[in-house]
Amino acid sequence: MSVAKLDSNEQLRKAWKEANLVPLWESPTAHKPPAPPDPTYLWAWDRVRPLIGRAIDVANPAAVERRVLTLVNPKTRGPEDEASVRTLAAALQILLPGEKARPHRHSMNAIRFVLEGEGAVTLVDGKPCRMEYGDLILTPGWCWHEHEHRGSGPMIWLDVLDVPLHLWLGTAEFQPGPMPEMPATVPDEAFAIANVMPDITFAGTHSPVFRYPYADVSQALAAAPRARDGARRVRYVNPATGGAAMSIMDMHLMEIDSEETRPFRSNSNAVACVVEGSGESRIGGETIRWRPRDIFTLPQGNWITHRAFGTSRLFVTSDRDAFARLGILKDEYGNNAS
Ligand code: GTQ
Ligand code: FE2
Repeated sequence: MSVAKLDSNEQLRKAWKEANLVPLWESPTAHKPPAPPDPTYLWAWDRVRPLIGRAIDVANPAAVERRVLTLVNPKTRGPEDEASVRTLAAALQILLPGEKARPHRHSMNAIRFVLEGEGAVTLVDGKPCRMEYGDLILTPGWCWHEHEHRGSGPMIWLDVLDVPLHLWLGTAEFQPGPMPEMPATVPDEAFAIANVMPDITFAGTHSPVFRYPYADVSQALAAAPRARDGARRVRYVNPATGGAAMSIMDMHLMEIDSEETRPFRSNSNAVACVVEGSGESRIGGETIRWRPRDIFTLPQGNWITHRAFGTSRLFVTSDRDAFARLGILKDEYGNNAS
């Protein structure tokens, strides 16, 4: 095409388009005002519990890899994006006595937070982790894991995974068992005494501890001073580094009382699960009420406050450590209306 023929504006645009060149000054991303934050969504336990129970009728873990119902935010962006918030997928998993969910591993990090039943065990790289109410079990990326229920009555737990982020990054990979060889682990008991640790080298990007019993975390929380937003909060950490327990996902347990927390806004995303007590949260323009085992989202960009009816505890999984490590985390604190 000669220079003369490109003379008209229209022809120039056509040529750009054909050459896959886009003028930045007309690009929608350069001009659009930032999208308003996604609204919160709450899955009420009263509503979802009977529906999870009915998954028993249609799905058997021997046939499907896991009996899981994903908590998909109705604001989700695309078909691939079965997300609860932008980067995280929460789900509820049910396992019956005598059942096993067979071993596998994947690049995605996952956590389990026990909501109902006892007597199940998750084997993480072969290390048995008991599952009781409020316990957190880590299954970090590429760790082999299988679930087995040796107790009575159904077991239900919350899963949170960083699947949506992996899908976006193109890093989602899965490997079915059986495992060719099991990596070495250190018993959790080796970390059971505060302030001392085995004098060995810990490689890897996750905590050598896989089970954080609720009783222990609860005791630490009771002794914790108030954080900047007025709530008491403890973080589940990797004892070898003092940092987040895994890469990408960061977990906290927080205690709220009847005094409203200080308004907080972050560009990070989180999923909250009510462990004890009831209360309400203001998230963006909405006020939601919650009760034990309800699960709700804290989507990025919303001003957030919490208030308990009495005292309550929330288990929160977020992407904030991933944001912090990338140098893009932004937190803001406001003032309560008087
Ligand atoms: O239990 O291994 O909710 O691999 C999604 C994917 C649970 C699991 C989920 C999984 C698992
Ligand atoms: Fe898995």
